[in-house]
Amino acid sequence: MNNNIEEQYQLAKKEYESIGVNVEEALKKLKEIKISIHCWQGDDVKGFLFDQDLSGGISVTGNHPGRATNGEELRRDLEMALQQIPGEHKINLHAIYAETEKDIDLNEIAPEHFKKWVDWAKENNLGLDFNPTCFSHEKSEDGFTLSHKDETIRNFWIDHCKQSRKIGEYFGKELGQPSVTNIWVPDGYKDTPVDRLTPRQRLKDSLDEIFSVEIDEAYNIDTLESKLFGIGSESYVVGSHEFYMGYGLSRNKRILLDAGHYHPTEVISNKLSALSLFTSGLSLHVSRPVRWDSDHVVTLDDELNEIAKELVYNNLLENTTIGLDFFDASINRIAAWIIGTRNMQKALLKALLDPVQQLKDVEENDNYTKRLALQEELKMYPFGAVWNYFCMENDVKPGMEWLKEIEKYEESVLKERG
Ligand code: RNT
Ligand code: ZN
Repeated sequence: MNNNIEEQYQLAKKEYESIGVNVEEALKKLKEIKISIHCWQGDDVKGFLFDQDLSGGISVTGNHPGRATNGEELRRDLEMALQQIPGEHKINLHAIYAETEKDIDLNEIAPEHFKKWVDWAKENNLGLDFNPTCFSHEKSEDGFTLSHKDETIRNFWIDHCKQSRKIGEYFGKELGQPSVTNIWVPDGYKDTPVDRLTPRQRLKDSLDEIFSVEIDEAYNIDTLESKLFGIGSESYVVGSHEFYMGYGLSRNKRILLDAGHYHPTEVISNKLSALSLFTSGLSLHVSRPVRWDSDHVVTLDDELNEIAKELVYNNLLENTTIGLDFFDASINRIAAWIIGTRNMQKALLKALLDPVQQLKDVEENDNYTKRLALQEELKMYPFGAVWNYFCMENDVKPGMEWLKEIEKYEESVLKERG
């Protein structure tokens, strides 16, 4: 098998070299790209703090056996996934994944409640990212948090977000790489509102209050995630794209684009170049919307390839953080992580193997016929052979072989869980 992979790789390498592509360089770059793997695919976004149903207009469907129910299980499952994902990455946590001795509320979460995660991250060479959890809680039951008309409730969520940034800072300091703390709030109305302005005014003021605490970006980077609609907020979402674009640009905070948070035919790939001209960096939630913001597992589809191409062709990788965001309980959750993360990496590899300068020259010369022919031809190039080699070099099972490991784990561990 290994000999075969090596042989195929050498052939593929020659083919890429014949069009001026440096394959070794591409592999070196790929190895440096960290993907932020979201922990919440492992337990259907339940967390460990409360026994609340998932709310906030998002939804998980399916009942595949083996949902992780505590930190030990979730970390063990993540380790299984990481064994099949080449390279060094980050794990993205939500506040509800705190591990506490006594019951606490979200406004009380503090760095100490994430010590187990940090110790584990150190042992496994991982970075950590963070998110306040502004949903699945009694104080968000009516669909509003940071833009709530009740000041007491608003302040509760403000305090929660302030604490969350401290946790991000703690991650950054402990792990020697900045943590991304992403604020997403579900606030919105099911039906047509009269006053669209006032809730946005309140959200703006709440954010200003949260960010009045200065935190060094060497430790924590703040990002803001917009949305178009959710279940129960179909008509109006306070934190829309324009809202956060304005907020982020005027206050030097990062805008986070989730692939599922726009109109069904609107894509985030086409937004990256535009925003890059006006921001110091961008953040992504790579997801896959199917007819709505369904958070399906990321596949190697056209939009994923387009996102990767935009990042690679325009040299945006260095200033972009790539996070994943999907939750599917109808299939093996560990396999979901592996498939989604590897697909993100495959798309990046495919883009890194493109003869970018040649493509740009053809376009510059107005030769649109050749541009189309070349773009289409490149789809047939043997990037799969390069991918398998990359896996082998990074001690990860190539092709479909990884699935056997996960199937074994499902039989021996996941099916035994209550
Ligand atoms: C919701 C947002 C948000 C969540 C996670 C769990 O539509 O995409 O990022 O999916 O925070
Ligand atoms: Zn998201």
